[in-house]
Amino acid sequence: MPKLKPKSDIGLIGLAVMGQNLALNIADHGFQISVYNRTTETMDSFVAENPNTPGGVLGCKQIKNFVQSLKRPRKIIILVKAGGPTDAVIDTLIPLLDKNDIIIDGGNAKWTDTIRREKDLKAKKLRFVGSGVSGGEEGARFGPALMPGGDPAAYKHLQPIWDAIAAKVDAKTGRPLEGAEPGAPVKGGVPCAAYIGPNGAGHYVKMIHNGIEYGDMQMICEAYDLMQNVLGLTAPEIGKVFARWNKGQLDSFLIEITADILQQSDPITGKPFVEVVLDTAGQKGTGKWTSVNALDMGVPAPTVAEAVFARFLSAVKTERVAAGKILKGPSKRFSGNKTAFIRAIHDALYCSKICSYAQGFQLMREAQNEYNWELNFGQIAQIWRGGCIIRAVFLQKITDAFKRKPKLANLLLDPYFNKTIQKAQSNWRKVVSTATEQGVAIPTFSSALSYYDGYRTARLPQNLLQAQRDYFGAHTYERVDKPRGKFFHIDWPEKDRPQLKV
Ligand code: NBP
Repeated sequence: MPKLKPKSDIGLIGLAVMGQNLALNIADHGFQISVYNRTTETMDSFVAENPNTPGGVLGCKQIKNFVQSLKRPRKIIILVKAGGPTDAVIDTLIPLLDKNDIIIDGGNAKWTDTIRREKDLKAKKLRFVGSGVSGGEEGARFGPALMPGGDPAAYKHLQPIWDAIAAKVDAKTGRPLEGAEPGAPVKGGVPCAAYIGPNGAGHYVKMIHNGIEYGDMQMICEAYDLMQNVLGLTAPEIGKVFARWNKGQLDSFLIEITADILQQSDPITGKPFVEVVLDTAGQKGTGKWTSVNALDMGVPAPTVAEAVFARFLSAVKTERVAAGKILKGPSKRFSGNKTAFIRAIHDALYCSKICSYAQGFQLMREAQNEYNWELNFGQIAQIWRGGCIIRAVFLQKITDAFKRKPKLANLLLDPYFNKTIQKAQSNWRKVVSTATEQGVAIPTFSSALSYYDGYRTARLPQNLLQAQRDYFGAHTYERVDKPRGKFFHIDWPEKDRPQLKV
């Protein structure tokens, strides 16, 4: 067992899945870490199971001893259940800390909570970093994507550790780098960690990441559903299609694991594994937060919202089974070329993905105005290139787009994305129309297409809508032949007006 130093470089509270893995990642990079967990036995067994890390792990049974075991300014990562438990841990720490000590919340906190906590702690002369940590268990252990926000001076103290433990990507290609063997530290490369902005900016960007992840996962499910229910392919056959797609434009972690999942058989029945999994999806709320935030800020982000609603719809299983016996759909069968349709599904998935990301970046653009942040969108896409669930080759195209034009109004307007959609849109439309004709639900593919068509339409039918509002509620309207911001109202003629029945 290596000799421990009198003081640790950093501390961590919360030794569940994320905390244990992040602590080991930190210790593997030569930093000594003190750990504390509310349930002491968890801490005891964690320390006993990991006696030989390069940096060393110091287990603490009492929170007071834990705090005293840290170098100043103390850096304490909290990785407990988001919400009340995070506040409870912060409240316990406050009287034990000294001026300028730093609390880092690595949980999936709501960004508004992070803004509140940072403000409260600042008033107490303590510093707070709200850091998104993405990549789940494996990312935390071997290289997550890290999205820190909060006090920039405080982040300077954390940065050497965050840079060391983060996933790394190649500076030129943006490709994720791997160690000499699985899990071995990566040499060189750009860390998937960068200061995002003040107060809640890091957690906000992590929330958008999760919202985008909801969209990506639902789109992949729709592609699978079309190959299964329109083309009649088996799960392993569909898995092979995804494996092929993973070598091209769609190369990404989620496509890769989908290929694996679809080719996995159930150890009990021997059937394709996906066939024994119940079709009801759970969620932890970050997709909902993203959608609610889009509604609150008035930013169109229908694709993520549809992905959240699709999970809700999946959850009413009993109702769907009953409805399926009553509500009939079309009985049309696919008679086209299967290979061409698989190619079309690929294109529909790629185009929908572009729209979903365009919406996510528009949300971040609006949020930076609302909260007075200055977000570096190209850098955010680069952080997401490695370590996290949405890591994908495609993200480099987003980094490139924002490098070309940092103030790009919408990703769709970037020449690469514009050209890609130009080339692929007839396939995308074919998939949406075929699915509609065949009665297969494709909420994200179709909402993304409507978003694309709506965004490129100079004159939408909301002229009529505004006239309706003026008619029944005197809500006024603007005129095409007068400057914006001047509002008018028509005195709708009483005699011709349909009477509301009370
Ligand atoms: P959980 O979210 O399941 O939380 C369990 C931990 O919280 C345990 O250490 C538990 O201590 C501690 N805890 C609770 Br619950 N209430 C507490 C309280 N009042 N005071 C002190 N400690 C308390 O753990 P996780 O899945 O490792 O996730 C940790 C954070 O990371 C969460 O915010 C999560 O949303 C986020 N996150 C998770 C993932 C993932 O893939 N799991 C990915 C990215 C981010 P105990 O042992 O005494 O019960």
